This record gives sequence, C-alpha cells and structure tokens, in this order.
Amino acid sequence: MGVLNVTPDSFSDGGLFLDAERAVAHGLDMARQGADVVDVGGESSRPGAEPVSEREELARVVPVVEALSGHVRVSVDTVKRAVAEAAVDAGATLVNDISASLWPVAAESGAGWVVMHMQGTPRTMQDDPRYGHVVTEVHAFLRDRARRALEAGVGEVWVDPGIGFGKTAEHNLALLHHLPELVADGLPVLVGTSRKAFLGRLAPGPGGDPAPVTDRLAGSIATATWAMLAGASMVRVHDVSSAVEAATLVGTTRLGTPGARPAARSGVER
Ligand code: HH2
Repeated sequence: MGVLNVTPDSFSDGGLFLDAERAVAHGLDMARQGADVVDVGGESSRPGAEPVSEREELARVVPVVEALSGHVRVSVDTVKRAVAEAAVDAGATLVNDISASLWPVAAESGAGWVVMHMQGTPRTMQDDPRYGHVVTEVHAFLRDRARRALEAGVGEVWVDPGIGFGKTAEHNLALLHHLPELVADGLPVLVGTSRKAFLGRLAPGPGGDPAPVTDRLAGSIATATWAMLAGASMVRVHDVSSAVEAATLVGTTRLGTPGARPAARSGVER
C-alpha cells in the first residue's frame, strides 16, 4: 500500500502532493513501482495534527481518487463518514479507518474496511500513552471491531495495530514482536511503520541523536520486512519501490525460487 498524502502538513511528505495533478502523478508512479493499493488521505493524523473541515478534505481527496481509481486499487484514509462515502462513489474500494468506526460505510457500499487501533486522538495521543498490557488490549480491540464489521456484512476486513498511534517506542516494538499472534486470528493484517518517529529513536544516527524523518528508510524497510515475515498481508509505505524489492526478496527466499512475489491475501486486485 503506497501512501498518498494530499495534505500540507503530513509528518514526512506534507505539502509535496497537495496539488491534485502532482498527487495523481505520484499515485500512478507508485502503481508503476508495484503498489497494489494507493492510500489517499486528505487529513494528517500526525501527533499534534489539527483536524481539517469536511469540505476541505472532500476537495483534496475526491478528484485524486477519481483520477487514480481506473488505474490502481484506491483506499481512502479518513475518519469522516461523508469523505469515505464520497471517495467510494469516486472509485475507492477500501476504507482505511484510523477511527475504527466507519464499518457501516463499508457494509452499505460493498467496500473493504481497514480497522486500525488508536489510543486517543492525533492531537494528544502521544502525551504519555499507557496500557495495562498493550498487546492484549490492542488485539482484543481489533477482534471486537472486526467481529462487528463482519456481522454487519463487510466482506473484506483488515486489522492494523496502529503503530505510533498513542504508543511509545516500547509499545510499538511489543506489537511488532507479537504480530504473529494477530496474524493467527485469520484476518489479513496491515502494518504501517514507514518513516515513523520510533524508528529514529530505536536506531539513532552516528551521533546518538534520533534519525530525522529523511533518514528512516532502512528502519522502514527492516520493520516492513519483519512484518511480512511475521505474516502481514500488506505494508503501508511511502517508499514503494524499496518495499516491493523487499517483498520480492521475502517471497523468493521463502519459496526458494527466483521471480516470485508473495501473493496478497484477501482479494487485493490491481
Ligand atoms: N499511519 C498513518 C496514517 N494512516 N493508516 C493505517 N491503516 N495504518 C497506519 O499505520 C497509518 C495510517 C500515518 O502516516 P502518514 O499518512 O504518512 O502521515 P500523516 O498522518 O501525517 O498524513
């Protein structure tokens, strides 16, 4: 899943693709590089982010979804019902939902649904997040929401532990370490570690300072590779060609035969 942020303020690429034409060109580029899904978002969820109005988000997202959806599978990254509905009308077939509340849109439209775990809201979620037992709580939350969605008739449900969403570096590590247990539940798992701050903290630069966002490619690919080996069916990344290369190597090494890419589960179409 390639990330396409049509925003001025996303944490790693804010402002680069706010212009619709540049956004569409980047989406097509990611599809050419091998992304199976392009995830279009019009509101940053970085720690401290301020919400944007529905009108503004619709104006950012809908034209880009419309232009891309004939070329690649498109998901919409939103917490707003109206934006999810408009994006599905414009051709998106997956609702990527960090609020874990929009399954009725998927049930009504026939789209797939990604349920992601978040503690709190983006504005304050990184102010001292706490859990009794992070892995148990996150997994139980995802199971519960997935069950509700399946009961409501959603045909394609993905679960995502929400790396960096109300979590310390230790929480993120625990969730990655225990990913096989989430995979064992049987629903396809999506994981997004790309360029996130904990990577800079866990693998600091030569001077010992946290690696800046421009210097987190190795950490992004290492953790995406870890997730794939642990059984995740999709990774959400900014650097698609590097991730596709990693996926190819994971697939060929697992099979012991050159030229194979791991088959995506759960109906990811091109
Ligand atoms: N991470 C971000 C946004 N959406 N969705 C899912 N399912 N999983 C994630 O880990 C996830 C997500 C944050 O990354 P990005 O979109 O690059 O940043 P911003 O929220 O600042 O636009």
